[in-house]
Amino acid sequence: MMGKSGVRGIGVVSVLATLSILAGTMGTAADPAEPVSPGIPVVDSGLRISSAFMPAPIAGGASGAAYMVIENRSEMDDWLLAVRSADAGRAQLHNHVETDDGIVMMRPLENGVPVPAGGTVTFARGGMHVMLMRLKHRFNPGDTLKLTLVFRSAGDIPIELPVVPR
Ligand SMILES: [Cu+2]
Repeated sequence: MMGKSGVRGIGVVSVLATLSILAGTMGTAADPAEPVSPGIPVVDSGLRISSAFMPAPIAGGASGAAYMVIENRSEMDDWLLAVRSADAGRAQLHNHVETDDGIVMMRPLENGVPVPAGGTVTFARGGMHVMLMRLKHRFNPGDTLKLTLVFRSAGDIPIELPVVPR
């Protein structure tokens, strides 16, 4: 089906673009300010979610961004369709895109994110992230954020992310 393959192409391109951005920033990963969090690994339907965390929003900030690594250890392609959070009025999958003018903007990933069999998808600063809007309470380091990942095949996977220092 032509339309479907077109949509898929766009999704894959955005993932590749993000991965190359990440590869570019990997060299500076030694930044001691970068929080190192074990996250909470979850194994479900061959999906492993690790290194999940949310930096504490600035004081008074009503929104935050969460990051994680999703590994598909199964032999079946999956797709992260959406996210939900009981702790936020709204949760969306976002990416950063650079305009022709060199301006970096956040864009919702309307089609979600493909998680191919055997593949790893990384949500990290400067790239894909879970945008949490209208946070329902103030989150400080040591707190926990509830997040549900909605996959096409694996279904809902609830996780709890540690809130870490900014
Ligand atoms: Cu965002």
